[in-house]
Amino acid sequence: MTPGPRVVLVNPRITSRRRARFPLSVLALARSLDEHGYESAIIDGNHERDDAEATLRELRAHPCEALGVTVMGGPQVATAIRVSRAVRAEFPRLPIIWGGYFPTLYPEAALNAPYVDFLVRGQGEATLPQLLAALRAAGAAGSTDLGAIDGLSWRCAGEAVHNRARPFSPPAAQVRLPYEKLKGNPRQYLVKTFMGQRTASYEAALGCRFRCTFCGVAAMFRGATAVPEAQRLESDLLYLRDNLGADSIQFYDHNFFDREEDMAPLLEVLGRVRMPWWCYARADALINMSPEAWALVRRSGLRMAYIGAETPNDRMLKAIRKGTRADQTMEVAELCRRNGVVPELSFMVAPPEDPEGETERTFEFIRRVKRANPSAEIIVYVYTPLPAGSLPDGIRQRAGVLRDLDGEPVRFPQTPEEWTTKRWVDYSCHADAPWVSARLRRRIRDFVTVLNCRYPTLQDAHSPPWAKSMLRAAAAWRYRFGVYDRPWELDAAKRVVRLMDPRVSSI
Ligand code: B12
Ligand code: SF4
Repeated sequence: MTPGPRVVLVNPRITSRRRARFPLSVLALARSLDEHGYESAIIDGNHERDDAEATLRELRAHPCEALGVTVMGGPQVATAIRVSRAVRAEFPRLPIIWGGYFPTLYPEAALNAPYVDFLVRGQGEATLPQLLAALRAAGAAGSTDLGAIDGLSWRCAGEAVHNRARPFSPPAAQVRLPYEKLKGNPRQYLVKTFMGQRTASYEAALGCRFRCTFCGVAAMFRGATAVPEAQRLESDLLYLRDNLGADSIQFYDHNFFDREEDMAPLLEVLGRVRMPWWCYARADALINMSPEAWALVRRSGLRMAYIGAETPNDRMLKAIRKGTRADQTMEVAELCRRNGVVPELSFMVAPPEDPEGETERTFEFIRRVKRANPSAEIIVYVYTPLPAGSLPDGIRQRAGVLRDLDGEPVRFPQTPEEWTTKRWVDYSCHADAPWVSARLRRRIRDFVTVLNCRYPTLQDAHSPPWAKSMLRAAAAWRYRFGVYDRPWELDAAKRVVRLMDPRVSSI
């Protein structure tokens, strides 16, 4: 059989080999390309010493029709640029396609680069093969209709063109991800976590029915969501468990718990598969579940649920369209404790209106949560809303102007390179924002240091128990009396222990 046309898919480096999980974006695309008769190779930068060189080696060895690069805002933009530039220099005619959260949220900036030809916004399984077919047709006939491909952004006579968004597609029903395309052994993607020796990542549910104004998922899926078929989930989890040796699962969905009637068959599957699991959830979904559903949750082995608590300020929760309230955060913290599930609550501090006041009130609220459920995990992020241009229609018009410390309107980056500067990488990682003063930045950092030492994260499967006890004891007086400022002794102890930061691990 003659091999079909070939595409190289790259996941540029975003994390260390030790933390790397299955590169689900490129695996999902490879599965779709298989179904459309294309050959594909995957380069995972997290497992390569030099992802640009590995990509060039692959392209030199086999003629290719296009390069697909997945790009998430934050540290991956720089590595995506490096790979794309190297390929453009050696293979100037090869089409380079970017997809993922970065081009979906910032299409103008992403297309403003000489090494990117096409952007795929939103889900890529249907758009990519359509684009490849159109490029082949263009090669044969000299013309093509790129304007008809939903979800595509491209340049026409030097002008950026953004085709209409592609309608939502539910999760693929039939075929398993082609894990065997990962060079070496797919088992190397099973990592030690607090749940087990070999935790696998898996995407089950797609999208989210909510449209929180700060969230990239809302901008990507615009309120659409779907859960997988129970049969598909069961067969995939059994494959991960029995063929690859996984002993626990981290669900890399957008929001796992949706309507109870849709969830029940999935919880039954998890009860049968018997692997501890971690997922994203919402406070309101969990507290509205029936006792029968909670019995299923307990039986299924749910260990931890990541819940966006965001803020204790109900007015702000309404303004960002979160759809939950502060009392529900308290309620879910207690409910989880009673059911043996650890709630991992993420908060966004320092919003542009009253950054200092809101931050202090959130710290107080976090202390209340910890009193109600001392095992609750807490993640503190800086509030970094999406630029108005990235928000879906209907919300965009209501977004206020963001201003920096001098009262000037915040100007977001116009090119991928600008997004790689420290201040914008920090913005993407929810670590800093232009309206946060040096004093407040320090205050947040100090609070997080004291909190993380007083309550080291359960997710740190590497630090020895004695080290965690030592930090806990050292931080106890500071936490008790609220003396957060300049915890130099904890900083020094942390350097020795190398305590894990839950903000980096839990996504
Ligand atoms: C796994 C993951 C990670 C992994 C990276 C895995 C990797 N690439 O190797 C790690 C843990 C390293 C990570 C890090 C970060 N992440 Co992350 N991460 C996720 C997570 C949980 C799953 C992504 C995933 O694999 N999805 C499954 C695949 C199948 O979907 P997909 O990636 O969207 O791909 C589809 C389309 O986007 C498109 N597509 C994607 N790539 C391409 C490429 C081409 C060529 C084409 C055609 C199409 C295409 O087609 C695919 C199939 O439909 C998502 C949340 C989520 N559920 O999506 C957050 C998420 C993507 N992360 C996010 C963020 C912000 C980060 C961070 C930058 C910051 C942070 N604090 O979390 C950090 C960086 C921190 C650091 N210091 O390193 C945000 C992005 C939102 C935004 N505003 O940009 C998300 C949405 C979480 C959230 N709700 O806020 N992350
Ligand atoms: S509920 Fe969570 S995933 Fe859904 S839009 Fe809001 S923040 Fe994003």
